Amino acid sequence: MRAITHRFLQSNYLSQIRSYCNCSIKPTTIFLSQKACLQDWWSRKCRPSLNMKEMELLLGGALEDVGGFLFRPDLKYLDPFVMLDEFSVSPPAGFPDHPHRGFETVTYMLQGAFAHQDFSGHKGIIRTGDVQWMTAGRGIIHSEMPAGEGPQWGLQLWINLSSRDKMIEPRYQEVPSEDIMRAEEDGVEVRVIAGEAMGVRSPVYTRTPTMYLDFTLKPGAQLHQSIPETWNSFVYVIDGEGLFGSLNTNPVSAHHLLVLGPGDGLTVWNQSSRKLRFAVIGGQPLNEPVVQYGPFVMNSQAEIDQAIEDYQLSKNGFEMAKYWRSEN
Ligand SMILES: [Mn+2]
Repeated sequence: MRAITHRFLQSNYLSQIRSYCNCSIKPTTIFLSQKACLQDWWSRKCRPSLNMKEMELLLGGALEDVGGFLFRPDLKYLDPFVMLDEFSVSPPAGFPDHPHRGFETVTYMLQGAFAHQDFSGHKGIIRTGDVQWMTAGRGIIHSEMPAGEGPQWGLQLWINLSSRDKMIEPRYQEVPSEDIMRAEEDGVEVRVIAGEAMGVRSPVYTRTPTMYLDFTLKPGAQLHQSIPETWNSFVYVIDGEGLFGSLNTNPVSAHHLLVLGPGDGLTVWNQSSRKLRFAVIGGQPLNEPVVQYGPFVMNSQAEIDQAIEDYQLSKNGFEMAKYWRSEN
């Protein structure tokens, strides 16, 4: 049975870091890569006015400062996951034109809408409950902007690709909310974004074998979900509070990320008086070296240098970079 090995209080982390940042860009990102990182790669200009010891106390673990990013070196086993971002973005903020190479981004809208467009003419709006599974492969340049008044809320997961898949052609799998496979039994409801649960299976093709399940448990409900033994996995609590892994633990509430230890599955209890919603995300580790530079995730520094050069010189998959700008 899997138990919690690490927990992050993302909401505390965010509000506390924000209060030390003289900056409107919010550091919302929990990096999960081989060198798990707790600093937004856009926010170098607004580093908190805390020293390292104070940051370690705040974040509950030893940190390494690598080129302006703060890493939790004890989180090395979340392979194949690179990042999970719970975003809540209001116009005019957003994610204007930027590149990706070497991995996949999975955007799941929890509330609201986001508009996306890319340099090959692909565009659309994803709304509450919709999923966009984007395989960046050798290269995509796109914009992702809120498409509504006020905060537009969702999760974006970055899943690494193996060395043989890093340079494949980009691809999108888009699943509107009504097409997401779901099941309901004994007070437990699941939306199967990837993988299989409660007898239903998602049609999404995952190059890196991955499960992504969105569970809602009514008060009093209990769940056991099997997870392949060799996979790394974690839980992200979206709403309410629950007991994860054991009845003898403290309840865990929204915005916490729980890293799960080894075992064949996870048991969860909702002993609260309101509903509990959380995502269970697991994947088969790639066991390859990871070198990340912002939106490029490759196997070596030489491949990162090549990605930067290809992007700057508009080649090897970034040909359209020279001509394309998003319509804003
Ligand atoms: Mn992006």
